[in-house]
Amino acid sequence: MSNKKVLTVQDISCYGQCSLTVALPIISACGLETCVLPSAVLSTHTGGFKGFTFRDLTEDIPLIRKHWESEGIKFNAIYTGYLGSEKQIEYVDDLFNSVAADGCLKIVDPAMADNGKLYPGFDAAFANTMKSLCAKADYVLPNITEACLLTDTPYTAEYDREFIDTILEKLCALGAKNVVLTGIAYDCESTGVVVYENGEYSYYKHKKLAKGCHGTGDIYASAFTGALMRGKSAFDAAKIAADYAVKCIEMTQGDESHWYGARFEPVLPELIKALD
Ligand code: PXL
Repeated sequence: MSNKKVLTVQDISCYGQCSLTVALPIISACGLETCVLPSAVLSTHTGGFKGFTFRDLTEDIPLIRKHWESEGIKFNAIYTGYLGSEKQIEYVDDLFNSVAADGCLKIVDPAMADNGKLYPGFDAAFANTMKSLCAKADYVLPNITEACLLTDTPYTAEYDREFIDTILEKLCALGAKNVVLTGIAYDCESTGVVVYENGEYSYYKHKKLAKGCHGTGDIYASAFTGALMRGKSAFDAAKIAADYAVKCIEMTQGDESHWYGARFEPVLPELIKALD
């Protein structure tokens, strides 16, 4: 059994199946001790609900860090997701420098945009600051929109292998050690994930579903983190996470009342089985 500790830093959207309400159960189900640092508390996520509450916890982050430091608490992986401000990015950088155990894997999901658009509340300055966090990452997990923002590349929904290669090189030039690019489609029928590790390109092609679900990026990054920390190679972790995310979307499709997230819970046993 693993005795590794994973810290995940992101908001907690109380309702809506994303960020911490996804990361904590998924990484725990992978058999890893999962510690959380909520960066904000929202009544719901921001992707379709109106009038949500937002309690900013930015100034709690350094206090929590200092307490952990005084207790000698350290983590074997730090996985960051949705962060609400440039200040939070700076504080996460402080966490990287203080509570990372030797060999700690830093996994950064620059959750800030999708389908060519920044999420509500984010701007170009935030995207620019996110580059500095990606520069410290062992694994950065952007979708194509986020990858374009991080590399100052105009967004396009149509691209070829050459375009992707340039993006990968630019992300590594920022400082990111390895890149997992999600939702990369080279044809109309399928999509897939690109794993760029130690300068080597590999691609896992998987089923493209007619309609994605909100929060799938968080499901993907959480399953990837869990599988990687359970000793899978980056490619295998990327594949396990992709298969799991596809099953979560399939589990949700057709239920119009469940528009806000993906039902990841019923397929957790399949994720656990894939880790054997
Ligand atoms: O899934 C990313 C995410 C996380 N947290 C909040 C969000 C979103 C995406 O919209 O609104 C609060």
